[in-house]
Amino acid sequence: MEIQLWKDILNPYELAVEELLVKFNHLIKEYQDRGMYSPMEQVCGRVKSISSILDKAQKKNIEVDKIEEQLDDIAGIRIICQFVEDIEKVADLIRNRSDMQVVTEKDYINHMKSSGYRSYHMIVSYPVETFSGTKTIRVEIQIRTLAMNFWSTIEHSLQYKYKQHMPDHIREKLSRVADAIIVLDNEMSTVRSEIMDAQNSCQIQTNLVKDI
Ligand code: 0O2
Repeated sequence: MEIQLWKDILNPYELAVEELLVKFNHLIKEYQDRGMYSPMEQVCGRVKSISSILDKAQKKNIEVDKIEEQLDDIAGIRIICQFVEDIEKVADLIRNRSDMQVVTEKDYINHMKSSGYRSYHMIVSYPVETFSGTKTIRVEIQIRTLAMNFWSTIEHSLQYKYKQHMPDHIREKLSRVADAIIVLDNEMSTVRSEIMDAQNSCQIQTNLVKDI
């Protein structure tokens, strides 16, 4: 496929990622402005590179002209939370939005992948206004805690390094670390209300200083 054709295909996905980053970051700011604890700690996003799209299509036996129809994560947003409890709050917040429609949800928090991967995935359909009119595309939103994100970032780079040949001892270590992450997240949850109180009062102080 020609590079210009790829650019035309990917343009709406780039717009969607840019718009959603603005929207979610603004929501975080609204929580902060109200001196409230935000269930979202950080938001980031990306459009898959052409080579990753082609690799994934090949892996899943998807023909090139069916890629848009069958690949759900060309556009991806990642929302990082402090606590496991925040994940459901963020998922609810997404379910209740009028600018996107939830298509599917995958709960890898309660159903951890065999690799040890944990995250909550939502595929949403999202309309963007483009050069040639409204185009509704699908966006994958991954919601996870800081600790889950730590694990998955490290594991992702090891997957990249070893391709399909990750040594067994590393795979086993990652699996043990994934179990430790569950314990860590649960331990953090036990002090959640204290941390939330501390962060709320800290935010109120910051807002007061800004207002002076
Ligand atoms: P990238 O580079 O992050 O975009 P699959 O067939 O399992 O590859 P599918 O059916 O599209 O993927 O959906 P799934 O399983 O919900 O996973 C989609 C994305 O979740 C992946 O995209 C990863 O971002 C993340 N993910 C899923 N499993 C793992 C895992 O074991 N480890 C890590 N680190 N991330 C995972 P991509 O395209 O694989 O990768």
